[in-house]
Amino acid sequence: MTSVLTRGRTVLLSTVSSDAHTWNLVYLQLLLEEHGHHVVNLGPCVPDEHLLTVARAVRPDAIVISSVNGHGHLDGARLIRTLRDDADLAATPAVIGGKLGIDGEDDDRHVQALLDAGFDAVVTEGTPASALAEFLAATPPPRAVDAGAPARAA
Ligand code: B12
Repeated sequence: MTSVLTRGRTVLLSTVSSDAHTWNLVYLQLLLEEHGHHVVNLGPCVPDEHLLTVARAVRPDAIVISSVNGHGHLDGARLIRTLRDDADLAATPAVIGGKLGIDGEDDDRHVQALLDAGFDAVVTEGTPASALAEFLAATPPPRAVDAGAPARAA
């Protein structure tokens, strides 16, 4: 049997459910693709249940959540608890970043609660973008796939 390894991770990219900002997602998608990853970008205002449905179908190597409106500390915590309660997604590496609080100051105070809720990493505003690449590089490598098998759902 011939096996190949995909070049990068398959990354599910999304905002939290309340967040309507989109350029953050465009930026993050370009950044991830530049590092060789395959990105499934769900866009803004993604309901938790929709994200779970897509994640169960795509089985991403990692989930990247963006918060810009400042509700990441609430919506993100709820989302990751739901993900961690799902048998299929409980172990999927997940990171949240951006503007986690609404006042634009002292986002560090939200970090521990988001880690406790289930995120593997929390990236606060102003952290170099390389932190995201380093997080993904530290995730388990993509599974070997049978070269003759159909492409993974995207
Ligand atoms: C454009 C914009 C909008 C547009 C969005 C249009 C669109 N299609 O995206 C509209 C008008 C819809 C909008 C609405 C609102 N906005 Co607005 N918006 C902006 C604005 C001017 C630019 C955002 C942008 O596109 N930046 C460019 C992208 C590329 O950068 P970014 O979003 O900052 O994301 C970077 C980082 O956060 C980081 N990042 C983000 N996510 C992640 C995830 C990970 C894992 C990592 C590593 C990094 C990371 O990387 C990105 C690139 O550096 C900013 C102010 C500003 N100058 O930044 C306010 C701003 C984001 N908005 C703000 C607010 C409050 C709102 C509203 C609540 C206003 C209101 N009262 O209605 C609503 C929220 C609506 C909602 N439901 O979410 C605040 C957020 C405050 C906070 N969180 O601290 C800001 C900062 C303005 C301000 N100074 O008050 N907004």
